[in-house]
Amino acid sequence: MNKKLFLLIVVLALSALVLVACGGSSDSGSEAQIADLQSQLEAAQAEAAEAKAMLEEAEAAAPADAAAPAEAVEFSGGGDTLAEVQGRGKLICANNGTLPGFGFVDEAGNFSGFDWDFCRAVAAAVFGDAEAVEGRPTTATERFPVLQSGEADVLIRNTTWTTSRDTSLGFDFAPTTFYDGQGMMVRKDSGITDLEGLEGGTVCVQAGTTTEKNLADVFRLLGINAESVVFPDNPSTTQAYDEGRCDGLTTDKSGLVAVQTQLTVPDDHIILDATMSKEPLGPLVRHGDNNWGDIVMWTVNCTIQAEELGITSENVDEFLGSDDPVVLNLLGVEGDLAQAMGLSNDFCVQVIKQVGNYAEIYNNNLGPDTPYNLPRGLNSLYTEGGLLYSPPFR
Ligand SMILES: N[C@@H](CCC(=O)N[C@@H](CS)C(=O)NCC(=O)O)C(=O)O
Repeated sequence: MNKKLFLLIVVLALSALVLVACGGSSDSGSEAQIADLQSQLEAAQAEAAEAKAMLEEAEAAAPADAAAPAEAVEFSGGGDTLAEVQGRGKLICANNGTLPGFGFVDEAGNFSGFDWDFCRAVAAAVFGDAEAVEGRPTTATERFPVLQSGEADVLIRNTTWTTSRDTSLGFDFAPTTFYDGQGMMVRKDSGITDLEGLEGGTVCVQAGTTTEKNLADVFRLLGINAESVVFPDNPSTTQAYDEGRCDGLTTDKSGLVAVQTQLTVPDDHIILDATMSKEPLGPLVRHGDNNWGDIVMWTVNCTIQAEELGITSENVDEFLGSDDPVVLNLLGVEGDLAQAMGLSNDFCVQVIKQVGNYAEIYNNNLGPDTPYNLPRGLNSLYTEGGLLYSPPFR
């Protein structure tokens, strides 16, 4: 993009010069033509200045992780996160503090949301106590350094699983907890009904996200010329859009639904049908501590497997007396699967009892009785046309 803008400036400057030179030779005596050429030159100079300003803005807002860093990341090594967490007596979970429904911290400092419940689930798995967890709210740009530096044990913050995050940034992803895609919100009275309607307009977007890069890629592919206006966090992005400083607001569709509830008049806005990308969101841990990665992974699988088997926070105790070996293995009544991870055999019972199975977590935070009422869609079990599927607890 930078190169393109430089090229644009150079082309505009050159064409201005060419106009003066060529125009002068074709009709050397005409004052009117000279005046015309002069005004064309001024217009070209103004365009060049605008292009330069756009370049400076783009450079200032360079996304933190849009591309993989050029230099190799030094991995944190194996480490023993489980021992650290157990020694500390609580889990530290990096989260989102400003996205209602997913990760939100209220004035009293209490966290809530779908992602937050997965933080609680990991605490329940490790300690048998879903409340043994401290939230660490992070913005999009600071979330990765917070996990890399060891300030948090796990990051569960509407974060998309991508190759560069999984490899060069030095993380490992647990199974996806929310299959999402990038969307676009516009004002109803704008008359915009599709992405092409944003031609010549502006789009508010948050720095340090996959969103920022997808927007540029999709619009380039579709040949749509729209200016992206980049903000550092969710509140400033939302406020700018709400104040009418952009024609569109783009982020994950789940984020749009949550953000819409924060606008002055939510009903004045619509989310377009278009889905601009794949955004599989889920927990991540530092690469190199495989056992800790396994713990987070099987905690997520536990919630999905419980839904597959119809085991809920309400009826889990009844299932302890089941004669189905699949149920007995999951709940640790038979076998000792969890011990290989350093957990107690009933870790999944604690997760289900204290936090719930996947459907309960989803419905409590995003379901029909919440302001979001998000259809399960891809986040349904594979038996119901969705993508959720737990490997066997064997
Ligand atoms: N899933 C995308 C986007 C995540 C993201 O940060 N979304 C924004 C907009 S919904 C957000 O959560 N902002 C909250 C904040 O930074 O406070 C990613 O992983 O990059």
